[in-house]
Amino acid sequence: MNKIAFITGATAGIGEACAKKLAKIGFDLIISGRRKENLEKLKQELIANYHVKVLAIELDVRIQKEVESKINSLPEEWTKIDLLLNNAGLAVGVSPVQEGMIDDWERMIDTNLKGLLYVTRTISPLMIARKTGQIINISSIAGKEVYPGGNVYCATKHAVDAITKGMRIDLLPHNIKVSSIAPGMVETEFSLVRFKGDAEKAEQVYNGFTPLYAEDIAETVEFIATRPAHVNINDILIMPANQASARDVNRV
Ligand code: NDP
Ligand code: 8X3
Repeated sequence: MNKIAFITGATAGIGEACAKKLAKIGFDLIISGRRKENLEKLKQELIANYHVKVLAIELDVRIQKEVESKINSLPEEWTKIDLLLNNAGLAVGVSPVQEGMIDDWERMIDTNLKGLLYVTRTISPLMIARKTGQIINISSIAGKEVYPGGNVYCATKHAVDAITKGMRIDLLPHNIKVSSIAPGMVETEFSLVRFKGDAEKAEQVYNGFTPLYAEDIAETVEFIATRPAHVNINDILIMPANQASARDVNRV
């Protein structure tokens, strides 16, 4: 049996690219997300192109009971999870805090922070039982810096950074490696979600410079996942060459 990777938010963007990359290097995959059609399409593509085993699970990481019951009822051969990629996440809105939409805040906190915790809480005991495993959390430049209108999104990603460090300490005696990746701007559906479907605004985010692509982050995941057993990559901050900080982008 190949190694098994569990990916949250595999229906688009970074998660989807990571699924393809990990399949290419021989992982069997549990792909999850809310959009059933996307999951099914990706599953067929992975099987056809990479000849790996794929299990697709419709999963909303915000629903703790669903996370627990779906993971705890995985078929036995799928419980030996070697790699967890906590990727599901989103930004919603760019309002200053005094005008912030409570529902936007809750979606970000429930997904980026609580969802990551629910999934980790359920999968880490499976790894502990086997005394092996690796967890990679997708954080962000927004977990290192704060920018106007980023308030709650930045808070959730700063929290991901703190949780990553805490997980690394707690899981140390159990031979589980914990890493995070903090990307700058990556062209995915991210900005479309942040601007609530406004394609024009979303496009403007990536105008005048070459952003990162999901494939760049997948290569970073591959690098972390393929280090020798005695090496852990704690954290990688990866930026487009034309972006120096969350706020400084060199546009032509
Ligand atoms: P996309 O919008 O392209 O993909 C987001 C993924 O998260 C989708 O697969 C979506 O699946 C999933 N998702 C969202 N909400 C939930 C939920 N409640 N339950 C399960 N899955 C969910 O964005 P990216 O690929 O860019 O984002 C992936 C991660 O990368 C996020 O954590 C984001 O914060 C982070 N990031 C992104 C950057 C960027 O510039 N794009 C930069 C730095 C970090 P579905 O809708 O089907 O549930
Ligand atoms: C997403 C990138 O620049 O919106 O995490 O913080 S940014």
